Amino acid sequence: MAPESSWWQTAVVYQVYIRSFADGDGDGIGDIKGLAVRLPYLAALGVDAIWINPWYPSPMADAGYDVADYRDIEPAYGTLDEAQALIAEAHGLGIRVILDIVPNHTSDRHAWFRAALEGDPAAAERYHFRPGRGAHGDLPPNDWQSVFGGPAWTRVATGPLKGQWYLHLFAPGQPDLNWDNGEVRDEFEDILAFWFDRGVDGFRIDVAHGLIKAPGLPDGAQADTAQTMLQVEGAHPAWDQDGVHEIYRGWRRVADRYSPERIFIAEAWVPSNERLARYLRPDELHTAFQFDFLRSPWRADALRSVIDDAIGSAASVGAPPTWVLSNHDVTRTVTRFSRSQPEHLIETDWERARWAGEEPDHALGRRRARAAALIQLALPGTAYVYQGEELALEEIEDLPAEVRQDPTWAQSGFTDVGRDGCRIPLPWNDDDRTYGFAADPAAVTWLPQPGHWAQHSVEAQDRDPDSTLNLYRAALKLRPALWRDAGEVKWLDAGAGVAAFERGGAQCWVNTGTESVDLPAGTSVALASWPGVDTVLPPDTAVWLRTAG
Ligand code: TEU
Repeated sequence: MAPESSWWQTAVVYQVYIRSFADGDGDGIGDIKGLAVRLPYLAALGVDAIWINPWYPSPMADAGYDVADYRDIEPAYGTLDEAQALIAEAHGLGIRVILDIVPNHTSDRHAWFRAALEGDPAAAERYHFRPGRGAHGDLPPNDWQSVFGGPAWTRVATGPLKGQWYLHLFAPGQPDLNWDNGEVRDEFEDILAFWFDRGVDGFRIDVAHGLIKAPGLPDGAQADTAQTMLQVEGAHPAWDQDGVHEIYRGWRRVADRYSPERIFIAEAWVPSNERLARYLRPDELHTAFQFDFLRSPWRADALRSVIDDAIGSAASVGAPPTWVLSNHDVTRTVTRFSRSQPEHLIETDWERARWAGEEPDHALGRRRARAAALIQLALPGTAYVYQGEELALEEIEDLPAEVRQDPTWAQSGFTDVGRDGCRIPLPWNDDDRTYGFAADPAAVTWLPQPGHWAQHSVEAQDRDPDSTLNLYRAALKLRPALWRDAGEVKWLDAGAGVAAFERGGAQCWVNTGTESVDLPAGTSVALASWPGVDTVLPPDTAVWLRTAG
């Protein structure tokens, strides 16, 4: 059993999208060297841990989520020795390191898949190969769609398996593994141990809800495989099958062999917090992203119900709630809050089409994003901060078609622009071509940075006491004393459009309405999301108040 109040139960974890964080060798692609140079920045920001997106060798069919070798480092990012040194350096600064494990699929360049295509029957058993339907087998084996668009099956064109189809819930370069195969199970437990032995503190589990498919791979009879993962329970035979839990019990046994604690965080897009809680039972995973928070429209009542629901379901299995405002798969927070807010939970990427015709008001979005950060960091449990949120970067929505890299763009038949707009290389300074992202200022960054980002760079925000960066720094500094062990959320009666809660000797107020509201007498402002807040809370603003004394 975990000791009381382990670090991961209250941690602030910073998500490093390594490709876009910092480029130490000047090739325009982020890498371990760049991350190592910037570790002191993260330590000064005050985060407890970093989660690094996949850094393994990969043909980059899906930005590294197509892994060719789980026990090595992508050459563009560095070497295994550099990775080990980075883990040690992070630990030296008091920062834990969480890696990203991708168990639902490998790359089509993984040795197993290549062996399968070359005719090794044992290797083929580790994936889902099937004959096609129709008189000539030229129709996919079932009606499942890829999350990125198009059929979830590709037909093998040559070699011993010619004419067979293989399953890929994501890109064709990401064949799904067959988790009913014992060798697959053994291999992943071994991969976990490989990295735990190297000092890694935990894993974020990619598509944790996808590993087990319903027996026989039956038709889903649903138009959209991707959307159904968030809809009614049991809606699709590809997602959230009960058999997946046995896998995580095995993984937990691996983690529990280690000291200090090694932990897991599930990326599981499931239809309800009740289903999510099943991943968090005491002998399974430690935490799981609660994505409803990230999907909440900017409305006090919606935020409040999402928060209550998340806390309640996590508590039902003794897990800490886990708050996310954005990540590398969804429209950046600033932009999400810069347009009209729907009544329903925002469908992240699927909202892109609805937004297309509406001009974003980034100043408004930025103001709301700052307020949302103060809500997130005042709540019990753990908080994930995606790189660039602390700079209030907006989604870059007007990338030229020819630079887009996300497979969603092509697989959707060029109808969904995909996720590149939240993955733009970070601006570190305001005085060179790549804003200090690349060690060589002449480098061409792997995605172009917009012309107006100097003002949002780390250096520019450093100089401005009212910047979002300095707001995050102040919030992370205050959080341990004000909130970390402050106990349960007690809602206060604050009026329409306002959500306010108390925890211990502090309160958090947020105004999502259109009128200013008076703050309660007998309190003092500890931190406000916007300058100048004293006794009145303006619209689109949050505040932390001290009540005691
Ligand atoms: O994402 C899983 C997932 O289903 C969604 O986040 C999906 O990618 C997105 O909504 C589509 O627009 C994980 C990773 O976070 C993502 O980056 C990978 O592409 C995906 O798995 C495949 O490994």
